[in-house]
Amino acid sequence: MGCGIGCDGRLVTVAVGDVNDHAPEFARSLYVGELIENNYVGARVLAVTAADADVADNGRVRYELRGADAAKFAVDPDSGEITATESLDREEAARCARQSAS
Ligand SMILES: [Ca+2]
Repeated sequence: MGCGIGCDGRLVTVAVGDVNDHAPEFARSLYVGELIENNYVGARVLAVTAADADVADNGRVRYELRGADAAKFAVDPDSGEITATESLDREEAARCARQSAS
């Protein structure tokens, strides 16, 4: 690479920072978990996984549950593991499934 008249050979460092321009994406479009009726509190349901293409804090994925029946379950904000926070019976679980599907 040539250096023309007036070029003094100085280097310029340009720092390019990451912006939070990627949303997390789940590894699957649908997760299905099963529980045995009258499960114990804290029973594992399933674990979800998502990834974010950003780096450092912008790429850190944290999990939370939302929705009408979210209080029946807990999710580890770092691992994505979902557990039951109460003992569910078959009839109640079926009602929850119908509500979430409508
Ligand atoms: Ca991001």
